[in-house]
Amino acid sequence: MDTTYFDNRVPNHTKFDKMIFVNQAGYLPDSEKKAVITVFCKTFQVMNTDGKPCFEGPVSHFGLDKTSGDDIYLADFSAFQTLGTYYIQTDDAHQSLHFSIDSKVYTDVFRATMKAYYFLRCGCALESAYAGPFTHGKCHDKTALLWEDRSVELEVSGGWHDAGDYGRYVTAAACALAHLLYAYKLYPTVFKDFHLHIPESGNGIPDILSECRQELEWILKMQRKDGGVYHKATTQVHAPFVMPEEDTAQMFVFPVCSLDTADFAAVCALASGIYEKYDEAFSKRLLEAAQLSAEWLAKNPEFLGFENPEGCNTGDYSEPTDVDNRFWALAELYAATGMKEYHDALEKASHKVFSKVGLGYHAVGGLGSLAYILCERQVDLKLKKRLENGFLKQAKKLAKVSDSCGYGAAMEESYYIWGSNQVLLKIGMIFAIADMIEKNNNYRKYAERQIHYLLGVNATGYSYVSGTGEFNIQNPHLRPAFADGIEECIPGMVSGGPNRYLMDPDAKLLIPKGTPPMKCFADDMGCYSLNEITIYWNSPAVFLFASLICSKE
Ligand code: 9MR
Ligand code: ZN
Repeated sequence: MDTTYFDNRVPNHTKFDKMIFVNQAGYLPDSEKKAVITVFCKTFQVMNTDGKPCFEGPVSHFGLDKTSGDDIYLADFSAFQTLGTYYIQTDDAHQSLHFSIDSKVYTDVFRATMKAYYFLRCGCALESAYAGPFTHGKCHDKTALLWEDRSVELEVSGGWHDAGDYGRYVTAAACALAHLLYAYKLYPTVFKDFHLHIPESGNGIPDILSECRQELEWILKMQRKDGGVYHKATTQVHAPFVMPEEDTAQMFVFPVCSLDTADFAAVCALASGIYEKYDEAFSKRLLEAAQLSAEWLAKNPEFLGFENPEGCNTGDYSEPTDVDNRFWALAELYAATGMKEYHDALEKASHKVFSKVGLGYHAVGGLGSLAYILCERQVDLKLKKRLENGFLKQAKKLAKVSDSCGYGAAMEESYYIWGSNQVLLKIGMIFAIADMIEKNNNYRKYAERQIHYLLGVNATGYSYVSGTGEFNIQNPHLRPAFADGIEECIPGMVSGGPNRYLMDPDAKLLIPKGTPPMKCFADDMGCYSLNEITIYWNSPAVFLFASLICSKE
C-alpha cells in the first residue's frame, strides 16, 4: 500500500498579467481547447517551455461577454494535439500561464478534490502519513446535548466538517454523498485501484467508498429511534478561526426535520445498494435505517422545516418545501426495495416536484429523477421518459448559454450567487447525465467547458481548486487553513466562487459596486460569501471529473 502523502502543488505565478486565460491543469489531446484573450490581438502561438512556437493561428473576435464585461478574442488550438507543456503568446507578446496537453490532465486534480474529504474528517486526528503537514488533533468528540432538552446527551462524533466552519449538517451531507456515490455508481472503473492515501487504502474497498463511509456512519448517528432525523450537530455559534481540536464549546443536536429525514432515507437507500457487494451487514443497516425514516415520513406528511433558533448562528440550510426531498427518498427506496407502496407514493409526488433536475441541497428533485432513470426494477416508462426529458431539455438550453458566453460557462448572470461554482458544476453534471441518457458524447464538450472555467478559463484567472495550477486560490474561508500557520493552503478545495450579491462585509469592502458577476470574487479568507469551501461544492467536481475521465477510457 502506498501511503505517501499526495501532493503536487505548484507555487502561484506572480507575473500573471491576466490577459490570457487557459485551463491551468491542461487539456486532453482531442478536447476542445480555447484560450480566452482580453486584449486586442490578431494572432497567437502555442509555445513550448523552450520558448519555441509549436502551433499558430489567427484569433477570432467573440465580442462583449456580458457576464464578465470583457471584450473577448478566442484562440482556438483544438487541432494541436502534441503532448507537452506549453503557454499561449499573442502577437504583442502577452503570455498565458502554463498548461499541459496530456491524456492524464485530470488525474491529479480529480484525486485532490476527493482527498479533500479526508482533510475534512471530524472526530479523529489527521496523521502526517496521510495528511502531510496538514495534521490536526482529535476533534469534536465529546457528547452533544439535544437543543430542545438539555438533559439528553447524544454521541454524534465523526463525519466531515461541512465547510469553512466546523458544523455538520444532514441535508448538506446527503447532497455531497449523493454526488460522490452516483459518481461511483455511474463511473465505477475510474475508481478502481485509485488510491487516495487514506488510512483505509488497500483494504479491498474503493477508497471513495471508504471515505463516504465516514460520513454515512455519522449520519446514521443523527437518526432518532422513531426514524426522524436531526438537522445538524453544531456549537451554538461558529468557532473563531482556531484548529478543530481547539473548538471545545458545547456541541448541540438540533431538531428533527422532514427535510433531513427524507434526504437521509434517500441517501441511505442509495448507499445500501452500493455497499452490498463489499459489506452486507452495513448495507442492511443502511436499508433498515432508510425504511425506518420512510415510516416516519409516512406518519408525518406535513412539511417540517428548519429555522435557526434564537441565539444560534451556525448554518441553517432552510428550504421552503420538502416535496422534492420526499420524491428523492421514495425514488431511492423503490429502487432499493421494489416495494409498491413506495412507487405509488413517488408517482403522486412526481407531479408536485419543484425541480426535476435540481441536484443541490436546496433542490434535490434531480437526484430523485436520477434514481428513477437508473432504477433496474419495473418502472412507469412514461414517467421515466418525462424525467429523462427534463435533463435533456435543460442540457439543450444550457448548451446555448455556454455558446453565448465568451468563457464557455453555461452561466446566466443570475447564476452568480453564493456558491456559484456549485451552480456551474451541477450544470456540468446535467450535461454528463444527458449524455448518459442518450448514450453518446454530444454534450461532453459543454461539460468540459465548465471544468475549463473552474480551472482558469474565467474572468478572474483563478484556478478555483486550491493547489491546482499556477494561479490558484490560496486563502479560502476555511478555519484550519488559517489556524494551521502553514503558508500554503490545504490542497483540493473547491472555492464557492464569484457571488454578484457580495453577501459578507469584506466582500462589500473589496469589490466595487457594479462589478460584472463573473468578477465578483476575491481570494480572501474573510469573504465567506465568495471564497468558502463546502463538502457539496467539491462533490459535483468529483462527479464531473469522473465522467470526463470515464468517457475517455
Ligand atoms: O451554501 C449555502 C448557501 O447556499 C447559502 O446562500 C448560504 C447562506 O445561507 O449558506 C451556505 O451554507 C453555509 C452553511 O450555512 C454553513 N456552512 C458553510 C456553508 C457555505 O457557506
Ligand atoms: Zn471536528
